[in-house]
Amino acid sequence: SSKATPRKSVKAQTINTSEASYSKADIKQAIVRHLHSTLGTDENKADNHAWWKATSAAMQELVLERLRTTQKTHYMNDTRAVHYFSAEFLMGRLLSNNMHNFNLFETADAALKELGVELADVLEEEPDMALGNGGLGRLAACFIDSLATMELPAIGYGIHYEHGLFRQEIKNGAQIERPDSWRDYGNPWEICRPESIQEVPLFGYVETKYGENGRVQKEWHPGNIVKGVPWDIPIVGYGAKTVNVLRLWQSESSDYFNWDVFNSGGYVDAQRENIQAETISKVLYPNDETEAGKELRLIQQYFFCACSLKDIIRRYKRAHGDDWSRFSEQVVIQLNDTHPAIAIPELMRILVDRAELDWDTAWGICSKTFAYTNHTLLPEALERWPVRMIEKILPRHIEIIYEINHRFLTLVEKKWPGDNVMKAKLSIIEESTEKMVRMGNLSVIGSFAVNGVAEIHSKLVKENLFPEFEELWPGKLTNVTNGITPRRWLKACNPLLSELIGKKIGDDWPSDLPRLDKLSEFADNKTFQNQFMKVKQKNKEALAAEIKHQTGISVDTKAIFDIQIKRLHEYKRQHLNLLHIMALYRRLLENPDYDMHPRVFIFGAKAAPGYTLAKDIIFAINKVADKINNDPRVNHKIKVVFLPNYRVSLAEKMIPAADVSQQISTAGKEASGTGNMKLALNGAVTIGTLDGANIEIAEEVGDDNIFIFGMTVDEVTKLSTKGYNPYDIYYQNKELKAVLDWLDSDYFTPGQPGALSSLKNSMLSGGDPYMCLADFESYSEANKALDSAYRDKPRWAKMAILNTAKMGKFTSDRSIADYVERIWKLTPCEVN
Ligand code: GPV
Repeated sequence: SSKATPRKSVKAQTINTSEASYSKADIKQAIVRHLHSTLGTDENKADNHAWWKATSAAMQELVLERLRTTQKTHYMNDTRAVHYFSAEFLMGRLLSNNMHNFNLFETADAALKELGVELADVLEEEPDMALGNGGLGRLAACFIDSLATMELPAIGYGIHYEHGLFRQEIKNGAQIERPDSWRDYGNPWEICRPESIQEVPLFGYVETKYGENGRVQKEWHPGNIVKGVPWDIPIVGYGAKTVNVLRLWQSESSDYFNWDVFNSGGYVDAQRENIQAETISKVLYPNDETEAGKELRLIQQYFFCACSLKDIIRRYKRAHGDDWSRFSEQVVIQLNDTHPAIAIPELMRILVDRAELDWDTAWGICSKTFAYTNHTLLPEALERWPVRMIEKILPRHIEIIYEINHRFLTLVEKKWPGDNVMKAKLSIIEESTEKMVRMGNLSVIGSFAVNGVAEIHSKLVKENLFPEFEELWPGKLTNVTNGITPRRWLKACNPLLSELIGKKIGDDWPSDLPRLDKLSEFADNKTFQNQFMKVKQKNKEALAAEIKHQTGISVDTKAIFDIQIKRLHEYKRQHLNLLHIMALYRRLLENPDYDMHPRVFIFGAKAAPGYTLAKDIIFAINKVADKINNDPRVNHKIKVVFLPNYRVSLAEKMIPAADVSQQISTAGKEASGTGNMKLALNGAVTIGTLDGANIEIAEEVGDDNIFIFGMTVDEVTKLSTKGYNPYDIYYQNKELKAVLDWLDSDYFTPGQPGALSSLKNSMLSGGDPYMCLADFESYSEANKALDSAYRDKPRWAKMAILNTAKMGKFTSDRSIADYVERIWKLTPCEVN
């Protein structure tokens, strides 16, 4: 199996020697000081919320100290930096994270105890910063954590959404969306930087001017200008040496109005649009992996890219003036999917129209600056914008996109003379009834490197999505397998396991995760097995209490805790899990002695508000849960729990308690997955398909320590080529037929027959696009194997331990090391 890139490991726990540290007495004093003079309250009146704010403010003092030092150091060294452009950063909570990274968690806990306050309660007061949908946004958060930890100069750029991902309530089994207002009572981490406000033009028209020596000069007369106000969130690296920033742009109306445009007559009425500037950063689009095609979304994308580029260029010019020749040596911009791809023509616009560089020089700079990460092959997620929409909102950019395309197609003609089919396929412009701009093609053409997010995914990107680009530019397409930060996803969220690991192998693992492999030698050790499983048991008890509190459902903590947590998507196949649960239910009804270990199936998932079938699946899970949980014939064997409002902070409570991790996407559909890594790291055993990073997890843990089932990518392809007919399986598998027919009855929805029929229909008349029926039997067998493995206590303990031990590869520090080596070419900058 592929091994992590060797590197100098970042030393942990060597902090707190500088002035940026606190003793217990210092912390106490700082917290009380903030209680008094920042919050205007005192120890007797303060509630947990006030304690949270005061504690955060006390931490922020240290954070800002290190931030200033870091920024000074980076400035003095004129460092090359990576600029991570992402429409989403799913940060979750920051207080506990920052305390851990300053190695002050225990000290703060003790200090608050002396003040009569429980740190655990205080931490619960913090609203999640949910400025993202799922894996893509959380990946960005893990990456900026690793960048700071590894002392790499980096800045995250994104949008300061007023409302993050909606809060989910469940009413009568169905999802209801409520607004998320994470800043309602103020956010202690963010700093407004009015001195760095940027202005962004929109709409209007382009004027063509002819200068001396016949040079054509373009001038964009915008119809509207909005203001971008930057808010900085400090990102504390583990060890708290480097503190980088996440800079998020908030839109505001500009005081400045372009009177030129207003006065230019005819154009104004035709071209000027009135958008409420404030609406741009109002709300995060809740669609995960679906291209919305909405104007406001394009404006959001352009807004944050334009602000960020201006910010980067301002900083570059401070050091290098008008000399553009070193720009791409100093600046690398990573595009997190195509959401920020409009930055490519925007940089060209700045270089050609404003800096007046010639096209080739500008393109030389531009195409050495950008790199692009692809996160999916699902066609519905590949962004395409109508040409006429870009034309209206960004009239100059559409011209530039056409020019990029024209020059690119000249290259295609050289490589494949006369091949118009090839040109049509590779063109940035899709010549459909409604002409579209393909943002994926634009991103590949405008970037010097393109990567997928797991080995299999990157292979499919090369072979199926962009095969011609691979031929045209061999070596441009590469892989960087995703990773997760072990600080949040083990050290902070699972203190009991972290302590046990520390006792066994020392405390260096959070910044050097491959060290966990040292646990392997204890995998057969009875004492260690007992200790490990005792920690798991404690974590299950804590989750059981949370389940009781959230849902009223009592669960047996001796049961297998089987967890599927991720966005609700057909391709992720929560409904395959549900079919299996229903099959178990039937087996128990038909045979009360059916031999199975008690199992609690736990789900967490949000559905996009407009994704009807996804919402139907949530409804079905809840209805089946109601029935099973209240059926005394089976509820000592099976329970089903749907925990509402799945989010980062809930994941932190669920993951440490998992025995089983469900990673059951149709092979070829999940680019990587990252929840799979988090669960395995915490000692859950995966039941999964050979998809995304599951394949690499299986390589690391070995076939004996994972339950793989289902079709491979090749088998899926073969079956769809041959023609897949779910009815064949329906008529041939009696149990599966009975389960599907059950969905048509009113058994789970008394008085409402057919309330779950849409689900059945999707898997039969709907063609079962994700092949649940084809994989059902194999899934059922894997579940049986899992069940008997669990009942063999030492065997299971060994599996669980080895899952934790073998996750070293999946630290996001390794992902970042790979990006640095293969793409970014950065060097760490020590901050003293
Ligand atoms: I594109 N991903 C996501 O969460 N949202 C998106 O809009 C798109 C991709 C996810 C993939 O589905 C996961 O497989 C992957 O692990 C994650 O991005 C991070 O790469």
